[in-house]
Amino acid sequence: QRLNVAVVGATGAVGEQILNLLEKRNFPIAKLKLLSSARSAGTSISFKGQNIIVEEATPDSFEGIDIALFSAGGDVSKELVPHAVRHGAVCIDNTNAFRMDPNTPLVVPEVNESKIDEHQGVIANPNCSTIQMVAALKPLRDRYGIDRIIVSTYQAVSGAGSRAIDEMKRQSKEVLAGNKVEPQILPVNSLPVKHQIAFNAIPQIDKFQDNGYTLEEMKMVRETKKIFDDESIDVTATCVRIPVVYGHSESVYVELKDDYDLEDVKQLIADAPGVVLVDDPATQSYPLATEAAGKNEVFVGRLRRDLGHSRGLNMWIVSDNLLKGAAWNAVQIAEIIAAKKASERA
Ligand code: 11C
Repeated sequence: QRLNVAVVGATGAVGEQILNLLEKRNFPIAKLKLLSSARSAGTSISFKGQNIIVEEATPDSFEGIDIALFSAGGDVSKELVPHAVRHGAVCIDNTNAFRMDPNTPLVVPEVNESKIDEHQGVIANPNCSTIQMVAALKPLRDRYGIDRIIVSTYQAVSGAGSRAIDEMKRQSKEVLAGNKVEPQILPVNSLPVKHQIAFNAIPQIDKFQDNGYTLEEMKMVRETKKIFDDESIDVTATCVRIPVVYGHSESVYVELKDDYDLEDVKQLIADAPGVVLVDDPATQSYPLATEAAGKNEVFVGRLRRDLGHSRGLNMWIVSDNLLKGAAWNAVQIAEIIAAKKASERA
């Protein structure tokens, strides 16, 4: 059972990873349509040895498409997802456009795969920093319950797109050469004030909201509650951009509802699907962005009991933001839908 698949944003950092995964995992594709903005249309992309020309995405691009994967920004999704749904496609949307829509499931397969069945044409992929955190906390929540989460992130520049990667590399060379740095992209491309990212840490990802938190921080708060289907969990986030290319790292403090056993927590993490325990102080083993880059899993370590709160637990969570944080989570959902379509037609 082969499917017609469209990738919207095919030339972007996430789109490129989606195509790699579809190819590597031999996704059952009948026809692959690559779509982008008018600016990138005409680009040729090789897929399984064939060159495919990227077309401009328009409302009529989705005729006959079974699954459409969107990662071309929220505005493109808001405009084109309804047309794709109208044409009968199931849309997996990597943007913020539909995540908090009550009719749209927000899915991390390791956490709430069953929500996929409730979709009405759109399934939202959560924000990268949320995905890796909830995947790691899921087994702990199931066993002990969670009262509150305090998270600080150390996020890679690739989260802000290919141009932010180029900017970090360019600035690094400028600083090392002793030249003046003129920031152009970060922290937020659409805002007038820019800050240096090379050799720096910027405590702003996305725009500030009226409550003093940034949108990235509020995504972590709202999405965590929605994915766990629990408005009572307290979540506080501080999101920071650091000069790393691939892989978001997170320092997470979690207060569990029930008393816990630290060895049991380690075992739960080790056994959790899609999660890898890397935690051995004796050998200085802990998750590192450099090790997580290019891998689909979420890596967890530095597990230790809080010194002040007996049900408090500290940990370090790392994952490739373009893979589990975006492309891999989306392709996982696509694989689940493809399997369901195949069994329906069997
Ligand atoms: C970043 N988390 O690292 C952002 C990128 O809502 O999917 C992903 C934005 C999103 O800048």
